[in-house]
Order: sequence, then structure tokens, then C-alpha cells
Amino acid sequence: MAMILNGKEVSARIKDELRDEVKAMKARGIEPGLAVILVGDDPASAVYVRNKKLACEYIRINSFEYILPKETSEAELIELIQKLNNDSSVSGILCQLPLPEHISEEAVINAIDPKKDVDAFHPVNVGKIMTGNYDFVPCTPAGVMELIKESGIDVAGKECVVVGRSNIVGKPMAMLLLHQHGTVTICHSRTKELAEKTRCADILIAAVGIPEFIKGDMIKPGAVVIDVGINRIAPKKLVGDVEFDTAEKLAAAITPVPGGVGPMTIAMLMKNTLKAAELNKTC
Ligand code: BQF
Repeated sequence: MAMILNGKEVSARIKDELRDEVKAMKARGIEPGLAVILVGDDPASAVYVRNKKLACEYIRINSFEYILPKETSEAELIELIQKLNNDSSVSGILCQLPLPEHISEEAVINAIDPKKDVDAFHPVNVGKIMTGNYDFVPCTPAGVMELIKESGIDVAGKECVVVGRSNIVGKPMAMLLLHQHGTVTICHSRTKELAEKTRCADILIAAVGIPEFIKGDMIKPGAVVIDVGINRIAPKKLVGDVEFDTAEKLAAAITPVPGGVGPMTIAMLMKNTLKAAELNKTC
């Protein structure tokens, strides 16, 4: 039976530490604030935006929510971002993805001041992740690394297999594991003999976005299995990218869904927002 990597618990601890940090920052005259923009009415996005607002309230920083109709034009959205870039009460800015079809995600991301880019999606911040000299770490990969570290798992010299190559998770995840001296393989939809590769993993990261795609027979006994997937398969049923019941019998440690990587993602967003407040302080 695997050790359960409890992201909910670890994230709560981190948020308690961040709340103390906020108190100290406020005493120094720094008032962190996070602007969250949501365009349209995607229900999953609305849940994520709510989680972010609640986390801001928990650590006692300001949150500014902009809920825009799905017909909002790209120009209007970029105009709002420019206003927030120039607003000194806003430390961090994020625009919830995905955006409606008629808006270019690239144009929107490029409009965010890299010093306020708490998602670390701007090309300047993406570039810094390659060199290891970064201000912001993308929230989900950062959350995975923090959860691994908190659980006493050492990445150095381990075979790490990342399944999924998105700009938001797979690619930066691979880079962070590499910085911690893991030997990293990135697999994706065109990978041949996928199960052979995943079975080599000491640390397996599933970030494919397909419900229960990783089965027990793809896991090496004793592996650490990190499930980044959040798939709604029924109105009240969330599953990951890993078939938990079969995987849990083989893995040494595994993250649950929900309550694994998801809450860590939010905690790392809060951490990035405090970092942004420090970067943008005027005194
Ligand atoms: C949990 C996200 C896919 C695409 C865009 C806690 C969250 C999720 C799950 C959450 C996610 C996923 C977020 C749990 C933010 C993580 O208890 O398991 C929190 O709010 N997330 C997002 O903003 O955009 C996404 C996943």
C-alpha cells in the first residue's frame, strides 16, 4: 500500500507560513494583491477562480476579480491588463485559461508585465525557467516539486518520466526535475512503447488530461506516482490521469485526486504573488 502524498495538508501548512509572511510584509508597508481575470462562464474555470480568491482571503491579501462576458474582445482584455500592469496595488496578474476562441492566449500572456506574471507563462519567464535563474515558477510544477520535497523524496539521480508535454505542466515540470538532478524523459501521444518507458520511472508524473490513462501495469513497483490530472467524469466525480486503485497497490507513494497536486498549485500561486509584491515594491 502506497504512502498517500496529501497535498491538501501540505498546502495548508504552506498557506499558514505564507500568512505569517504577509503579516511581516504588511508591517514593512508592502500590501500584496492578486488580480484574477476570468472571461466567459466555463464552470471548471469558475471553480478554480473561486479557489484562488479563497486562498487570498486565507493568507489575508487583496484579491481583485474581473469576471468578463465571453463576448469580450481581445483589445478590451489587453486594455484591462495594461491598466493592471500600471496599478501599484496589483502585485500579480493572472488570466484564467482557456480563453474563448476569438482571443489569442499568446497575445494576452504577452501583454502581462513579466514582473506581475504569477503564472510564469510570459516568454520572459518561460525563458528564465530554462536557465534555472527565475523569479516565478509555474504553479503546478512548483506544487509538484514542493510536495515531493515535503515528503522527503530526493530527485537526484532518479529516473523521472513526465507523460504530457504542455507548456503549462509537462515542459516546465521536466525542467524543474532536471534542475534537481533527475534523469528526465518526456513522453506524449506519439511516444512508442509508452508502458515500457513509464515502467522505468522511479518518479512518474502523469499530466495527459485523459481520465485514468496510466494503469497499474505501467508503473514500476516502488515508484513515486504524481497525478496532475483533474478530470470530471460525472457531476460530482473527479478522477486523475492515473487509475488510482491499481496504481496504489504498486507505488511507494502516490498523490490522490482531489487533494493531491491541485491544492499545491493554489499554494504556489500565493507564493508567487508574495514574490511579485517584493519584486514590484517601490521603496
Ligand atoms: C483539489 C487547472 C486544468 C486546467 C486549468 C484543488 C484546484 C484543483 C483541484 C484548482 C487547475 C487545477 C487550476 C484541487 C487551479 C488546480 O483539491 O484536488 C484546487 O483550483 N486548480 C487552474 O486554475 O486552471 C486549470 C487544471
